[in-house]
Amino acid sequence: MIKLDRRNFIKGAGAGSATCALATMLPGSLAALESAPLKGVGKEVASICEMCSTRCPISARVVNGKNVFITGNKEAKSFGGKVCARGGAGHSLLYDPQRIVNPLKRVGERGEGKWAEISWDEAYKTIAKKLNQIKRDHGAESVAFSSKSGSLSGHLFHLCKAFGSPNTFTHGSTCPGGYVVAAKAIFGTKVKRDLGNSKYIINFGHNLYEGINMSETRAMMDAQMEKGTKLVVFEPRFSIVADKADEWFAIKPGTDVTVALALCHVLIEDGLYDKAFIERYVEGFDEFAKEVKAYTPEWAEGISDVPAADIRRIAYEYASHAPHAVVDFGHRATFTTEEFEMRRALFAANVLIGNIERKGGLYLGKKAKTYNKFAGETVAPILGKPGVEGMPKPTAKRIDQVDDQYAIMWSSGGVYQTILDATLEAKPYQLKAWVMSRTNPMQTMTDRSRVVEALKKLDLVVSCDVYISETAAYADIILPESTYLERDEEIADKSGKNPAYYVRQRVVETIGQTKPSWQIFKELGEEMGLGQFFPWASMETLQMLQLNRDTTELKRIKDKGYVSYGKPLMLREPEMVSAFAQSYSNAKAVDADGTYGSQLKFKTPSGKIELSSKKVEGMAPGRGVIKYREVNLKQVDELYFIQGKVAIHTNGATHNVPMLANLMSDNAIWIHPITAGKLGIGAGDAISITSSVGREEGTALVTPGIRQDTVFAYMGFGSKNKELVRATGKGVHCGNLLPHKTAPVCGMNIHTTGVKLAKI
Ligand SMILES: Nc1nc2c(c(=O)[nH]1)N[C@H]1C(S)=C(S)[C@@H](COP(=O)(O)OP(=O)(O)OC[C@H]3O[C@@H](n4cnc5c(=O)[nH]c(N)nc54)[C@H](O)[C@@H]3O)O[C@H]1N2
Ligand SMILES: Nc1nc2c(c(=O)[nH]1)N[C@H]1C(S)=C(S)[C@@H](COP(=O)(O)OP(=O)(O)OC[C@H]3O[C@@H](n4cnc5c(=O)[nH]c(N)nc54)[C@H](O)[C@@H]3O)O[C@H]1N2
Ligand code: SF4
Ligand SMILES: [Mo]
Repeated sequence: MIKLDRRNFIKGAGAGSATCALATMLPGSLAALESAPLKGVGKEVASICEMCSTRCPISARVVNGKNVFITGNKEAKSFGGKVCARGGAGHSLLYDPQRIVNPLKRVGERGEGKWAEISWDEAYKTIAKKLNQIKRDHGAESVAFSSKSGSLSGHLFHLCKAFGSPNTFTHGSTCPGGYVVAAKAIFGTKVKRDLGNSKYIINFGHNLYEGINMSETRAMMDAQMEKGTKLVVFEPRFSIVADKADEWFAIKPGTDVTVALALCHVLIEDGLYDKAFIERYVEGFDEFAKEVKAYTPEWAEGISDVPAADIRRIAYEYASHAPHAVVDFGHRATFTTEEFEMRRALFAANVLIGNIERKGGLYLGKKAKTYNKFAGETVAPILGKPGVEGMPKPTAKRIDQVDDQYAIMWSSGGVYQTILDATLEAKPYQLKAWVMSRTNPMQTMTDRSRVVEALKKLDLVVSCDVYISETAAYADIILPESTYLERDEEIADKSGKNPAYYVRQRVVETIGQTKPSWQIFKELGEEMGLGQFFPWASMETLQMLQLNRDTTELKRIKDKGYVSYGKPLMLREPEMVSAFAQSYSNAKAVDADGTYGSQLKFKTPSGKIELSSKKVEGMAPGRGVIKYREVNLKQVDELYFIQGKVAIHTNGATHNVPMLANLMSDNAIWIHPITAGKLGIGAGDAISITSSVGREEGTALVTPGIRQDTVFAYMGFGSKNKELVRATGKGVHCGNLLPHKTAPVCGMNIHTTGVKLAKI
């Protein structure tokens, strides 16, 4: 465990005035850390990690009043009782003297880095006055509210609704939106993957050994190590997943859809698909089959560079493991403007082998309500959603509600980057203010300079964060949230094949003046005159409402931190269905074939899986049937620029966390030796990387582990904000190189573009 050298820090920060230029010198942080050894319980507290939004169940304890030891909560078996490197570094964030621990008010120009510490009361009054003024002058809809989804977004969006604006946004269109919208179009709902039981996994750039999701990462690892599962990876670069795969194909960026469609072509044309399954559960197969006729492996090879013979062979191998095989639908769905078609094609390849609700395939989440219905009794309590009556109904449309094609995305997080269009071009109307929490769009949206321009134009910018993030640096008011180790939150649903709940609980006393989101947005709401919409006094009240005042169950969930109910259920898996039916005397009757196959219904208009969809055709004419469309992600004389996660940092969030910054603070540009040779670039050379919107300087990492036409960088580095001292100016800022491009139907913000490299 790394110890922060607080002595050096204290020496360096003279007794300051209330206004100062750098967060490192904030007297509030200093006082808080000086006077407060970590106060918390020495025994294990079950809680939830927030070093990334996977939110793993953890167990944490304070050691010697100086450190917090964090490990995985053993109750949550699928997480293996482990945390990743970032999860283990929570203490380093908690105890970082560069954290913000008092509300801050901008006293210089936006982005100039001059701050004054203010009281919560002043922060609330300033924001409330301004927001209410904007509402009177321009309507509530002229204020956008955005946050990474989770407990915090719930509270921010509640405030937004009480205020009367329809404009709430999550990070959706910069992350999962593509596959979420595709899943909703096909299955009517999100679906999950059962990697751990899969015998054959086909992976299209799902970087699970670096873009970590503890339960999925462990599931895939276990399958590979213990069950001999074969893993085939399509990836433009030799990622760690590619390194651990049985086969790696360096696919051309943005062309995954061709390989996915060609796999479907072979499955259908060679009769390898599950006809009985299609007959029973699928709508729109014939239209899809007709379209797919042209998508031969030879055709796909011409576009993707994946050999036709391999596509054909892989289709056969995959089908031979059906239904316990899976085509992983990925996570970050921002590779190409044709994300919607790509993710639908990946789902289609699953549907064709009938792996739905089968081990090793795809399945629908079994939350308490569904599970209890099958059991004929209350196995798991159904979580209440504490709401309030009389919330105003916004009359204005959302800013992304200009075109019906995004209809599924409106309720799936929204098209986040439309905040820029509405601010800069009044499209479809003028935005005046942006209230954001736990989001750093300067790093994570595209076209950084456009984000800066938008932030400069707004009448009010509020950011709730734990650091002065690159984006928060442009705010008028920064609200310091307590870190996850200092706060209590609602019970959260972690159901998979059976219901499961877990809860975030405070491990240490709060440092400084920070507060949790639920309290910040409630108190701000009260100041805005919206107090009637926040009737709860504490988090405990909310938790009690969630559990219908069942104090015993609340105590059990808090003690264990993670409670799983019943046993895993997949409706078409005879062994699981039989074990389930034997456990509950009132359980639904099992079908003659030993499954619950007759109960498998989908929330689509037809109640079936819609491989082709009239609803989608209505939203986006010409898109009802999955189809290949050519994309143009770069100019001919440019290289593809792609990004990915690195195992020890999270998105645009952790680069200033001392322990993690010590491990890695720079991102080199991966470039193929032949390409480097042509450009006269050698290993370790300083290079420039230029796109249509920006220029960055970095270092060349010459490696054969990447295509010749592609360069790669780990994202999240190169902060241009001087307050994030440990991250400033180190490495290449990806967001600064990406033009602002939105994908049809799913509204994804695209992270692939063309660049040119030169030796400096
Ligand atoms: N350590 C760590 N873990 C994380 C995160 C983190 O920041 N750090 N973030 C979390 C979050 S928010 C998410 S969404 C997940 C993300 O999980 P992933 O989506 O698995 O992660 P990424 O690394 O963003 O991306 C994808 C991979 O796709 C490759 N790629 C780029 N373009 C293409 C293409 O056109 N085709 C193909 N086939 N591959 C392509 C990249 O090289 C990269 O290896 O990880 C989560 N876990
Ligand atoms: N170029 C490029 N852009 C990308 C990606 C990429 O691969 N390449 N990946 C995309 C993906 S997958 C995602 S999910 C998005 C993520 O992008 P964002 O939604 O912006 O999320 P993060 O970067 O994870 O974190 C945002 C902020 O949360 C703050 N934070 C951390 N903990 C807390 C807390 O407890 N409370 C509060 N209030 N704030 C906290 C951090 O300090 C940070 O400033 O980025 C996307 N953008
Ligand atoms: S994957 Fe790692 S950082 Fe993310 S929640 Fe889990 S332990 Fe924390
Ligand atoms: Mo993400």
